[in-house]
Amino acid sequence: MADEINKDHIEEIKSEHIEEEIIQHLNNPVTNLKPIVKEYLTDVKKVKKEGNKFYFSDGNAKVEVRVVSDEIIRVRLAPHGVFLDDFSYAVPQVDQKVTTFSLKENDDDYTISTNTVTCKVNKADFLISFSDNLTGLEMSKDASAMHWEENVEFGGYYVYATKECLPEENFFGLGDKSGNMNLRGRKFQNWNTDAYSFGWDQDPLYRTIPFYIGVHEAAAYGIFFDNTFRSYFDFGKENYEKTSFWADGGELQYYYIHGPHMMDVVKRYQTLTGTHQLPPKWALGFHQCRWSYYPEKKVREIAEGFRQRQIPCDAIYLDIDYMDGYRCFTWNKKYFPDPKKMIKDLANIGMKTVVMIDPGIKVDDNYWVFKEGKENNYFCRRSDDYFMEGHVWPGRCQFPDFTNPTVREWWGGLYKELIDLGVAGFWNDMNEPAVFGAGTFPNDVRHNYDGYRGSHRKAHNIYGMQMVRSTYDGLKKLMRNKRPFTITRAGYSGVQRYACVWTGDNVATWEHLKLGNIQCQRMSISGVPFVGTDIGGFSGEPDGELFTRWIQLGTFSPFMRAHSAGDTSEREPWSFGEPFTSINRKFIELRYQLMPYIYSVFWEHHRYGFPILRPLAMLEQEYVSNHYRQDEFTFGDKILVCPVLEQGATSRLVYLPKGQWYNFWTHELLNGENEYDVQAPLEDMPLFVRAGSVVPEYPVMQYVGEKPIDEVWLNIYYAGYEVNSFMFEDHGDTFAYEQDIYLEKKFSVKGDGKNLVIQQVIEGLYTPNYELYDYNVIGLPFEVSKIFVDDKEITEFNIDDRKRLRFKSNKNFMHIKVIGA
Ligand code: MIG
Repeated sequence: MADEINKDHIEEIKSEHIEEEIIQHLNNPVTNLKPIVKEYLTDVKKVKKEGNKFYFSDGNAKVEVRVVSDEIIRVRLAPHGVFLDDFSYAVPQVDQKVTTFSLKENDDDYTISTNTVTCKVNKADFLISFSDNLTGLEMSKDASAMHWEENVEFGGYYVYATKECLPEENFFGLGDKSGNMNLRGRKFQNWNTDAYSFGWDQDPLYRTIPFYIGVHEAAAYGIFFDNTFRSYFDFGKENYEKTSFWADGGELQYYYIHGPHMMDVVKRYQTLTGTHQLPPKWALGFHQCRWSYYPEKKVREIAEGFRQRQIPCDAIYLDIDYMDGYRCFTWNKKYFPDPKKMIKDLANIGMKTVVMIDPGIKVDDNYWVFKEGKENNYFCRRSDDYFMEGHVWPGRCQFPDFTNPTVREWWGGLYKELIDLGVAGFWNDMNEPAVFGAGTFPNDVRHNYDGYRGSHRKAHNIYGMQMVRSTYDGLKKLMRNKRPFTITRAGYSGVQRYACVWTGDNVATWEHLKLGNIQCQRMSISGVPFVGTDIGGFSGEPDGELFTRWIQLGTFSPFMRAHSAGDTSEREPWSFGEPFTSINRKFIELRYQLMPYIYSVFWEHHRYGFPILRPLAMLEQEYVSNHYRQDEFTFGDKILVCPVLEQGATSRLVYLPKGQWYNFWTHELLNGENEYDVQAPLEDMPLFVRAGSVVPEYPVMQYVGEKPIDEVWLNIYYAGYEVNSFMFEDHGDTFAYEQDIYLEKKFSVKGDGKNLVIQQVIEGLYTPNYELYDYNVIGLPFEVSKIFVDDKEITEFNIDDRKRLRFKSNKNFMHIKVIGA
């Protein structure tokens, strides 16, 4: 009986697909040798258990279900029973800690249960589903059995998974995508692409992050389809009731990641693919870039321009023109006769130098990098053994095979000279890889793929990530215990372990400002949190207003860098005159004032996997209306940002999530779960602080580390209930934090209308240089009579002109009580 039902089901699906395939196939000269038929898993005939892996077979194909952790389950398909090599650039280690799991056979299905999730495999039709043990809610369910199709040209299979898409289900993530935050009703493709001046909804872009989050009935789950081939996702577009993902080759292999909160899903995804290292603190300052600043005189003029105008800045970038004929690791001596001296002079005024390195190596027998690569056979080759050659900036180029560990090691070492010259950061561009004319490499280029071999079809999407990995690993060795700073354009899931990213060649339009806001949030919840846009827009000309609004958004972008193409007008924060210069300065200063908060948020990401930017959809996934709201986000947990994205706006609507929020500028206290029309003149982007927060603050500095910190300001936002905050501190540029040389200070703030209690718990081994905290208590609803610090009364306090309670204490206090009159 069961078998019969199953047969009908399969026949139905097959006929549906065959028709569509035959049409495709008739138009394809390569594949019309043989009819293409999608094959589906049929029914479960055999089951076998091996440790944390369960094998199900229909007599021909095999499926592996592997319990990775209590909340993560991996599924793999082997169309003819043989699994591919279990190797992934994204997931260095698959197995995590599992409490307990079990397999049960029922009449109609098998169930594999951990403490939290149950994976069900239906006997009759091989449909797989995942549900929450506690609520019984089915989170994700196959709509048809996993299927595949032979690839006659290259061998292997096109692989497909199709899940049910519930009517109220919405989708998020997928990393580097353009357009709206909510992915429902759209179809995407992953193929790393140099997408100069990309548009709203253009796809694909520079990076491949095949990870999405689904939310329905207020619960979330994630799917990570770890496949590096060209891949596709359809969120109910072709068929409103189906979500599917497929790839042009490789293995159908995906991780089901349990929620129920979106935040849980992201954190768990991050346990698979890793988090970003703690960046050197200076990398969190403002950076100024341009294609290109040269010659040396210009670079100095810009750097000094920041100091003269007292606009903070930590880094200046040298784009491709610093090189000799675009040869990587060389200098154009006409423009830069003495790079060492220039870099040192810049360093003396607190300005770090970041330089670009591209993957294309000029074919030139007098160029040492080319010679070394050629002699050692480090460059990529075509299937018939010719070198992969293409034109990029230097002219005719060959390209290192970064998927070869030996090549990565070599390339990482090439940075030595630049490090010796004092270069502080490295920017890897064009690593999709981009080739003029052709776009990228042809499919037949061969790659080492860390010994697992592959054509460019398989290696394309991870080429850029392996390039920047080689850069990062090389720098880590060369810089001993100092944290490298690297930035990459292309990447794949896991790229966050090696670099920060920028969104590529955007455009100086209001639409792009809006898009950039969404892109950064989306990258952040897709596991790549250290991200920013080219402030001001790469191509085109912003006016003063657009530039200033972009600086405001950029102040709350994890990576804050202004950049522009060479054929545009000057694009420094002072290029637009007043009032813009002053407003730009005010926001860049704010970035530096908030540095201890921003740095703490990065720590929270690094250590615990929290995203840095959190969209409203994540903050309140239970309100479906928030699934469509994409302007507001929080930076960390405490600061809510709502950029102004309309030309000429002087106010805008802002939705505040649950809880109470203080207007950062006016200190007005507002209730969440409401929408407000907030004043937003050009000098004030709407910003809110969660009531009960402790937001640490530094004095304004022109660059990170300019001044010794004598005391840290603690801005305490009163709440009539208890709220926890934390602050992270360490050296700021070493890996000593890996040996616990850091401080994690946990604050709790609790008001009851008459008193305010502040507590601090300090963990870790680092000792900061300052002794004092200087408090600004905002929103205190009572008159102060007494203040006790660790039970000792202090008498020096006052209320300042902004109605803030001001006093100081030793930084090691444990308990403060502010008592009302
Ligand atoms: O073909 O290095 O996205 O940021 O300024 C253009 C020159 C190459 C593209 C990058 C852009 C950079 C530019 N690069």
